[in-house]
Amino acid sequence: MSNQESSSSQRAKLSPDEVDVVVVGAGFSGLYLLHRLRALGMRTQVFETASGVGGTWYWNRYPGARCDVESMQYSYSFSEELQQEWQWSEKFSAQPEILGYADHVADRFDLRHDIQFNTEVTAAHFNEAGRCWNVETSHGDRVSAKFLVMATGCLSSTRMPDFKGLESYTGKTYHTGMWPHEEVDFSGQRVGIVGTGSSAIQAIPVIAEQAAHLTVFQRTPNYSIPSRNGPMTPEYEHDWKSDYESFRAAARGSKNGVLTNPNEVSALAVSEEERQQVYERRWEGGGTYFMAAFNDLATNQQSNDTAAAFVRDKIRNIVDDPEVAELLVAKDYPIGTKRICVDTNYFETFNRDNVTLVDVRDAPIEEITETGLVTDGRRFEFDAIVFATGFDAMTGTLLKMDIQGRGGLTLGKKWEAGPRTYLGLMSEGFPNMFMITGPGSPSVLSNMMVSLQQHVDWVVDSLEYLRSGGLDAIEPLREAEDEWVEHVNAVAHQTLFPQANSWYMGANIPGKPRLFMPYIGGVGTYREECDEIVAKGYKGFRLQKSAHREVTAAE
Ligand code: FAD
Ligand code: N01
Repeated sequence: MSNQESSSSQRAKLSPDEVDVVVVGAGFSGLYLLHRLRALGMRTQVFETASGVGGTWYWNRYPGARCDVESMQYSYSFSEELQQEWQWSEKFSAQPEILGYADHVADRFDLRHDIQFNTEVTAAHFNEAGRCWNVETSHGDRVSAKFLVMATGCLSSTRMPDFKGLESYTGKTYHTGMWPHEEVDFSGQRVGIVGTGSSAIQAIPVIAEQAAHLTVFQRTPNYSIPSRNGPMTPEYEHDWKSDYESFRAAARGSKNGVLTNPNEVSALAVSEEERQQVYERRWEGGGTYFMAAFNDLATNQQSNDTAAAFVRDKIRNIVDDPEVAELLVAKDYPIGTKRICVDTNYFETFNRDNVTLVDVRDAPIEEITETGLVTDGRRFEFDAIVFATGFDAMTGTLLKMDIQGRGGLTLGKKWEAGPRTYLGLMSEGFPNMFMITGPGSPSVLSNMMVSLQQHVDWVVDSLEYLRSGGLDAIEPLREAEDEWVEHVNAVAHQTLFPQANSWYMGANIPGKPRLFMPYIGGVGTYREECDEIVAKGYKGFRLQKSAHREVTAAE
């Protein structure tokens, strides 16, 4: 535990009637919220399950964890001083440095004393008479506040498949999304890892360098692009910092919140030779820029096939054993429709003598035993097993809490058939409760630093608007929400994304409704839609005055 983490929970110092806003979560969203709400003079209480700030970067400490949006872009833009003074040591920073950055922000803006750590929010009930939220925590704290903001993250509830016999295993187990704080040393050990998503793809090359032997259990192969990570050069840093505001503005208006130098040409509009050259340049450039090689890779199957074929051939070239290579090649879903991965030496790692790939697609892991696991009748023995099995994404963390809106309606009931939101910011029936990067917003399809800051700004500006107008409640109208849900769905179905069994579709959680959760209309377009709604007097929202007089955009 770092000295910046609190060793025990500090009880909320504010008495209930002193709180204007309760914020749940102290990741990058919660920290920026607190900073902005304070500036507005709003008395704010933040609750955080962890013992420190940083969210994702607090929990995901597995070997190899790093961002795949360049650090010059995966960082806050709200403070010119902050973005000028902070120095990243690599193009794509590793988890300890990103966590250090979150700690720095918490200290620099003096945020910690309004955050109660080691405290999970378990329930939040809307009190209609008092028009406030009554919030309860794992420590029995009860706080009531006019506004509630869920800054709880999209990837913050780990998913552990219910393997038979798991409790009987006597070796060490780890989940990438809840990695211990002390260093884990795999030297000399026989290690098994389950999963080949983004987390595993980062962890496997690093664990392979330590372990005596690493066995990788793969159900679905993934497309991955080399990151070409390297040290930050003074020239590169200077290029960004000398005109940071313009770059940030361009990112805000872009498709994914990242400057990818998009090529606005169809993959089918150029010759085969030119297409290969374009892919080759993007592959050599590294990272997710690859998916911006042409403008229709996400929408046109034929175009997508050309990119997928290029990456498959790269994998076949890298991996020595043709049988292993063929197992590692993704074949049954379009490239990019499961989150594209970015790696350092991932495919190369399968050329090592101490790494074995086991395909569990047709013969799933049957059970975990005292000493290892069994698949297809084969027994494997391990000193440690790493589960890189992902998250109950986008809705899992929200639905874990007992959230009750008007008339005792639970969020679980409202979202029984899938999440329903207006703009991914609010849900009808839950007045004054906001979500940062909620389902129905670009969120996980974007540079999250851009999207979460946009949401925080939107929420805080709304609170300011309410206050200045003598209003005290905001809630989406049912029709506006229905239209938005339909729009989110319609836009998704113009793309190839719904074809993959991805966590975007809820497909990794048994029983979870299958629908595409994030909004794929683009970060810039989405921002314009949000701004327009505000400009039209919060079109689609019901605003209420303290005396319960309703004000809608039509007035
Ligand atoms: P989080 O960081 O998830 O923070 C939410 C916080 O809420 C957590 O600290 C959690 O403990 C707390 N919380 C949740 N429920 C409760 C509760 N009931 N009570 C109290 N506290 C609660 N995005 C990118 O754009 N680029 C990247 O390169 C990138 N890399 C990633 C790598 C990994 C390994 C993962 C898992 C995600 C990555 N992401 C990336 C997505 C990442 O989650 C976001 O970029 C960003 O960190 C989200 O910040 P947040 O504050 O919204 O949520
Ligand atoms: O999780 P995942 P993740 N038996 O769900 C497998 C972000 N992120 O933690 O595909 C066998 O992608 C599962 O198999 P399948 C990013 O948004 C970013 O890796 O369901 N295998 C899959 O291979 C990312 O998308 C970075 O068939 C089982 C794996 O476990 C998101 O977080 C880094 C299984 C889970 O992959 C989640 O990534 C890390 C079973 N029973 C994370 N159950 C960056 O670099 C599951 N699996 C930015």
